[in-house]
Amino acid sequence: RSIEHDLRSAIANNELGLAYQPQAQVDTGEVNGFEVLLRWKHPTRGDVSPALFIPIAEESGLILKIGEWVMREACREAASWKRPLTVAVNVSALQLTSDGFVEFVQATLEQTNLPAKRLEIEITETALIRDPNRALVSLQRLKEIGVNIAMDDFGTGYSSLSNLRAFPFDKIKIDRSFIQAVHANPQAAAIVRAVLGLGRGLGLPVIAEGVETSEELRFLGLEGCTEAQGYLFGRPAPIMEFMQLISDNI
Ligand code: G
Ligand code: G
Ligand code: NA
Ligand code: MN
Repeated sequence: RSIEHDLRSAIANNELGLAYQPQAQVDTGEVNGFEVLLRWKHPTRGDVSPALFIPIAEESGLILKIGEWVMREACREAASWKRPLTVAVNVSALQLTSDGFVEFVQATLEQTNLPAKRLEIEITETALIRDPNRALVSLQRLKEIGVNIAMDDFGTGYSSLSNLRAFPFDKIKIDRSFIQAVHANPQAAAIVRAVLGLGRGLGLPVIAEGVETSEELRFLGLEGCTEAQGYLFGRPAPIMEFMQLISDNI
């Protein structure tokens, strides 16, 4: 049995789940929202990494059904929170450029009663390369309905700067490879400073991914980075583990 074969029945068999990872304010540590990360508990293989099955889901087209499930679950979950925190959903190339994607997002927001401004979609550069014209139209229309658009894994793609100019991004997510030991690594530090400068110049907020230590966080704060995500604030986990954060009595 192939992964692809098993993935076909994963939704129906209730094997997919969502993990939530906090995105926090650098200066106060206050949580602004969560990124949603897909998890697959296979009956015999155990936990299968999304790094393994997402590419298979993309090649087979299964990502369309799975992505719809993720979007619906995430919006329904976020709409139930007492506090108006944001929810960030990863969207793949095939989804972004598929027929009816924007209509689907709009309908999901209406059905779940989630205000569009509380939804953020995370797009990597790879998602733009596949069909840049269609990707642009989709992103423009999502922006029009009020959804925020973040450029994921910034700095690891082929033409990050051109893409930043050509597509209507609202936020830059610095890839975690640049954040690791940034305070002790002059090259990484120079790159992170430059990306923060870019964000300031373009008027785009920048979030640092993969923040694991207080030294990294301190560096980011001193350099003017306002938002961060990483194990320091919390590992991706079932939303129940963040019960205090999502209720209003904090
Ligand atoms: O959670 P983890 O760090 O193992 O995720 C590995 C990769 O899978 C990351 O690149 C992440 O963006 C991607 N990923 C996780 N959840 C989703 C999802 O719901 N949709 C898509 N398209 N990618 C996801
Ligand atoms: O590609 P994307 O940025 O969506 O990937 C998110 C991935 O990064 C997830 O697999 C998540 O588990 C992982 N991740 C989140 N925070 C940290 C961290 O602080 N350190 C490391 N090493 N990985 C992290
Ligand atoms: Na992401
Ligand atoms: Mn990322």
